[in-house]
Amino acid sequence: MTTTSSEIEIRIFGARNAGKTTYLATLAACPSGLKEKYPGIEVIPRTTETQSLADLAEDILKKQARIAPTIYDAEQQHNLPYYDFLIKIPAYEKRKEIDIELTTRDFPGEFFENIPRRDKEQEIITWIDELFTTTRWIIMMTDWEPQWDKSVYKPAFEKLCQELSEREENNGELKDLRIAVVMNKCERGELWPCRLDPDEDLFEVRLPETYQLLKKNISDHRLQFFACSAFGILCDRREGFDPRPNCYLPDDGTPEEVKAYLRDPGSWYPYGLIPPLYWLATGIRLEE
Ligand SMILES: Nc1nc2c(ncn2[C@@H]2O[C@H](COP(=O)(O)OP(=O)(O)OP(=O)(O)O)[C@@H](O)[C@H]2O)c(=O)[nH]1
Ligand SMILES: [Mg+2]
Repeated sequence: MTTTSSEIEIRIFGARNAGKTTYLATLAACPSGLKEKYPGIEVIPRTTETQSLADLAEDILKKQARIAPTIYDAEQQHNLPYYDFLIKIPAYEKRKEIDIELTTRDFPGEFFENIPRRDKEQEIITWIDELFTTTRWIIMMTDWEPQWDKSVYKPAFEKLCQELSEREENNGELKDLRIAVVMNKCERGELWPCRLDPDEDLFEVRLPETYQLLKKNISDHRLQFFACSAFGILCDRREGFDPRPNCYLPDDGTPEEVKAYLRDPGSWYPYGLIPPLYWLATGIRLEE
């Protein structure tokens, strides 16, 4: 059977503490729960920088600590690391075999928060230029701060939509822009049942202003909503199913949106890691 190959270069950005670096480290480590869900999957880190992401998962996540926040340095966007993966997904039922060659850069959350700020306009524009060097984005959010829907997320997306419509006039490739908007940390009890219809049950309900803005400005073939959890639940198998979040929270007073640890590295079933990448690569939605 022939294998389809797809090369994609993506930018991953979004709110601070949304779990962007943890998402990439989890992908690089490819825990056994992910392998169970996609039998025969291989995730091959192709550079030392990418291998160091897999090491973060081994050295930090599996030892129940947290990965350091990604530092924002206004002058240093050109220094953000490149990660380079080969993701081999075998054929399964109706799904065809595919090799996804993925190159990505992981942005600091502070960048996203700065997008709508007038006083940051000059420094942020080179970062936005960098986003527009690709036509595949993952934008990662959480719903921890409901007031951010109106005060941060919506204004950030307004600015991005405005930049998009201005740049489209001179850059035909942007017609092919695909944006996967991902709600992360959905292992939490109140979110878990909503993961199956993230569009209406997560985004429309929890981030309504942002959702309405995006739906109004960007058509469905360029924009899709996803649910994800790098940590997942304790057992995602039918046999032995255990829906408790695979996550424990510190009791040192740190807010849980900032610090949460993997509870049982031995039962690590990440949820929804592959579908946004698969859609970005193929335009087809996978359901988990
Ligand atoms: N509950 C839960 N917490 C998570 C998950 N993924 C990451 N976290 C936690 O969220 C916090 C932030 O994770 P990071 O990966 O550093 O987030 P980030 O988006 O890269 O943050 P910045 O680099 O500051 O923009 C850490 O305490 C993680 O352990 C998840 O799936 N569920
Ligand atoms: Mg980070």
